[in-house]
Amino acid sequence: MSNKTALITGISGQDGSYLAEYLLTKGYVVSGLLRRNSVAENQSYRLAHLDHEIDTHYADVTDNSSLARVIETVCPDEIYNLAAQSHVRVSFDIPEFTLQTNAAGPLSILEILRRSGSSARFYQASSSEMFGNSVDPDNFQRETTPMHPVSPYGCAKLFAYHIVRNYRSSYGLFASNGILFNHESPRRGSNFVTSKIVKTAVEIKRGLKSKLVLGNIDTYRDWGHSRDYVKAMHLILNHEVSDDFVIATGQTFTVRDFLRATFERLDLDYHNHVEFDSKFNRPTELNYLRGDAAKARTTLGWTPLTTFEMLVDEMVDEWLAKTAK
Ligand code: G4F
Repeated sequence: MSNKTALITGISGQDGSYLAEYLLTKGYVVSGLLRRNSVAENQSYRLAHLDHEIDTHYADVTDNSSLARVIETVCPDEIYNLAAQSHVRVSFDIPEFTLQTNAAGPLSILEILRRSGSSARFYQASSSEMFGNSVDPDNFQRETTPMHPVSPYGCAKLFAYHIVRNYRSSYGLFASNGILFNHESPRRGSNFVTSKIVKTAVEIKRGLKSKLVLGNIDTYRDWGHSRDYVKAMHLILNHEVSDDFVIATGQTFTVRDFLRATFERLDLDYHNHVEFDSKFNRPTELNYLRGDAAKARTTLGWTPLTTFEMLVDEMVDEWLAKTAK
C-alpha cells in the first residue's frame, strides 16, 4: 500500500471520482479541488459515497492564489490535472473561458511547482481532440501522429500538452501527458452523446419521452470506460520517467452504432425516435478517432477491460435502475 498524497483537480467530474476511488484502494491520501456551484449537490454528487475518505478544498485552476494555497497545504506527491471545460461544442461558445481553464490552468500549476521547487509529479489530462482530423495511413492515431485540432477545446488542450513537455525538458519537472480517447461511464454528464443517448432511450422506454434530438451521428469515436482509463493515469505518473501516452481501446464505432446498440438493448428501433437539429453540430467536426495504445500496453502494462458492448450495457443498466419506480 502507498502512503502517498494525491491532489486531483476536477475531482467532482467523472474521471475525478473514479480516480479518487482507485487511489483510495491503493492507500493514497486523496485531496481534490472543488469549484463552488450555487447548487451544492451539483458540485459533489459523484463524490457523495467518498465523503469521509477524501479531503476537498475550494479552489479553481483559473485562480492562481487558491491553487498555490492548496498545493502548499496538501503538499502532494502527485497532482492529476483533470479540471477542464470539457465540452467540445460548448468551447465554440465560450472559447476564452475554455482557454483560461484548459491552457492557462495547467500552466499555472506548472509555474507553482517550478517556483516552489516542489517534486510533485504532474499528470495532464490531454485529449485525442488534439489530433483533429489527422490520421496515420493505417487509420490509427498514436503519440507520433501530427496534431491539428479543429476546436477551441482542442487548441487549448494542445497548448497544455506542449507546455507540459516544455517544462519537462526546460526544468526537469516530472510532468506527463495522458492522451485519452473518449471515455464514458454511467457517471458521464448527460450533454455528452453517449450519456444523452442512453438516458433519453431509457426515458423513451419508460414512456417519459418520445424523441431524441441529435446532431451528426456519422462521426467515429474510440470509446472506452473511465474506470479503466484512470488506472492508466496512475501508471503514467508511477512510471520511472515522465512521458506521454495514448490511452485508447483501438476500436472505433460511429455515434449511429452507439445509438443502434442502445435502442436494441431496450428492444426499440432508433429510427422511430431520433430527430436531428443542426444546433448540436459543431462549426468544424472531428470525424474519426481510433487510438493505438501500443506504447502504454508495452511500457506500462495497461490494457482496457471494458468492451463497447459492456459499456453500453453498464450505462443502460444504470439508467434503468435510476428510473425504476
Ligand atoms: O460526446 P461528445 O460531445 O464528445 P467529443 O466531442 O468527442 O469530446 C469528448 O471526447 C474528447 C476526447 O476526444 C474529450 F477530450 C472531450 O472532453 C470529450 O470528453 O461528441 C461525440 C460525437 C461528436 O462527433 C458530436 O458531434 O457525437 C456527436 N454528436 C451528435 N449529436 C453529439 C450530439 N454530441 C453531443 N455532445 N450532443 C449531441 O446531441
